[in-house]
Amino acid sequence: MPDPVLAPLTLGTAGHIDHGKTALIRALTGVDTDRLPEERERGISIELGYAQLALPGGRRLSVIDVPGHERFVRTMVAGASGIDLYLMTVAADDGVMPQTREHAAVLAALGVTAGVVAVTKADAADPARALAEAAELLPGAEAVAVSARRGEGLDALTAALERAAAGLPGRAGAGGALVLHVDRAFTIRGAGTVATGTLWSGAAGRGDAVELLPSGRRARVRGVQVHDAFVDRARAGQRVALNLAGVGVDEIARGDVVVAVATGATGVAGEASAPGAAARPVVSYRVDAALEWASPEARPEGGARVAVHHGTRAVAARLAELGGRYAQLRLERPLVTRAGDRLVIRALAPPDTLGGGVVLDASPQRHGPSRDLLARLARLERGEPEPAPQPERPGSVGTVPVPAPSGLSPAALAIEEELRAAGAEPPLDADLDAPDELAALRAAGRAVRLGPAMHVHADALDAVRARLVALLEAEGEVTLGRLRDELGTSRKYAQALLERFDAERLTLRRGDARVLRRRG
Ligand SMILES: Nc1nc2c(ncn2[C@@H]2O[C@H](COP(=O)(O)OP(=O)(O)OP(=O)(O)O)[C@@H](O)[C@H]2O)c(=O)[nH]1
Ligand SMILES: [Mg+2]
Repeated sequence: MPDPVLAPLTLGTAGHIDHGKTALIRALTGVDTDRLPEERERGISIELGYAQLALPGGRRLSVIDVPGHERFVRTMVAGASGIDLYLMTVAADDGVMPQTREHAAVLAALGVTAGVVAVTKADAADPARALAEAAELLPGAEAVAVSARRGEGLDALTAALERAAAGLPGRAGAGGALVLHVDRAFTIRGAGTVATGTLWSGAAGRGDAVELLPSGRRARVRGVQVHDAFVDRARAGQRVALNLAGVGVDEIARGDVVVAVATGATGVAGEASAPGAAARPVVSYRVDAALEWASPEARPEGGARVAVHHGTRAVAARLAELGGRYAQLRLERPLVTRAGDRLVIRALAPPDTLGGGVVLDASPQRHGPSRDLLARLARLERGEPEPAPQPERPGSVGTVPVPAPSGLSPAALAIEEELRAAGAEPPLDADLDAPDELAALRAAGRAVRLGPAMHVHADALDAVRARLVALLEAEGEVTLGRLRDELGTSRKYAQALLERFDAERLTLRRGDARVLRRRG
């Protein structure tokens, strides 16, 4: 039984650029988290920084120091996605500024409600105004005036952090299988590839077989470190470094998810897990979620193109409203989520944090609003079991996992994975030499004919369709060459895809270009 008092916890900094996050972490831990030469030259944080903070009561917190620059909010979200509590800085001589508010919105979207405000640079200005502004922005948090330069207020700050951390459950009790969202990947001479991140659930130990999602590459854990010390097993909530055998450093990056190898036959979406254990994440181009907006004005129009941040990954998506607070996010690149995971929604241009929410169905069908669906999503949100598995959809990972009722043979599932991996550049039918499997996948809605000699995965086609519609809405018309460049593909595939969309009556040929036949 993990002792909740000693559950490993991660503290994330937050706050506007130059408000003294890195200086404060250095004053508290002795570690300068600005490691890069460029960070030192420019005097700003660019990347995530890591340290360890010993609290007076003996507890140790993992610390993630984030950059405050408005251009690096994406990095901030990746850093904040695994944290248990925040340390928000507000400079005494500057007060609450745009990224103070935006970082507060990100924390709210991620459900990180515990934390402390440090009003920094108290040697440079009277902290009273910043304290008042901070109390208005984050009324639930204790605020402490500090000076990293003079070392003042640091004891009061660590005492406040200790109070904020007390009783937080952390992730240690989460159970379930290994899930780690990678925030850094690098090589160490003599050791090979190392990936770091916070363990969201499960444990990681030497010899474990793991899978990288969404790529599906396999690897083996050669060694595990927690804060630079080798351990036999790391547990949920800890910041870990995994030394991985069988994967090159160019095959893993921030945004990838390390999971335990599926014990099921297919290793794809929808694997059931033990009752009570957190389900295995699913690779999917669609997510149904319950969303909340930072303010009524922040709510985007239905059909809007937004950025969806999850774990250490961010992708563009269309927001399809399903009624009430529910929406389907149609993703242009896959996410790796499970029910209950938090999402942050940001505007693409100008970038700003709009809100966030919770994944209800990690791998839903493509659907619009309906009364049945609303009832189902409300049930999922309340954590009620699904009444019965629905035929024809891949096993959904709700609160109660449902085994994949696809009825597809392992051979058909293997062909499906091949098509999925090929994306918008599928192989020729002749090369697959699997007419029966393709027919089964067509019947199950997983594969779609592309021209006379190819099949494309339905999700890949959905993703291309979403990008094409976005392009058409932005530019009015799209030529073959434009789509080819947008997809980074060849004329052959762009041509076949456009003909498919003409046949779907989505697009209409006009001279050399295509236009949208219908909107919405
Ligand atoms: N007077 C005074 N200056 C401080 C204090 N803490 C930090 N500074 C100065 O404020 C500037 C920014 O400090 P950083 O710690 O780099 O700020 P940051 O919030 O990490 O900045 P980003 O990571 O780029 O968002 C530096 O020039 C620091 O020397 C303080 O307690 N007093
Ligand atoms: Mg910094």
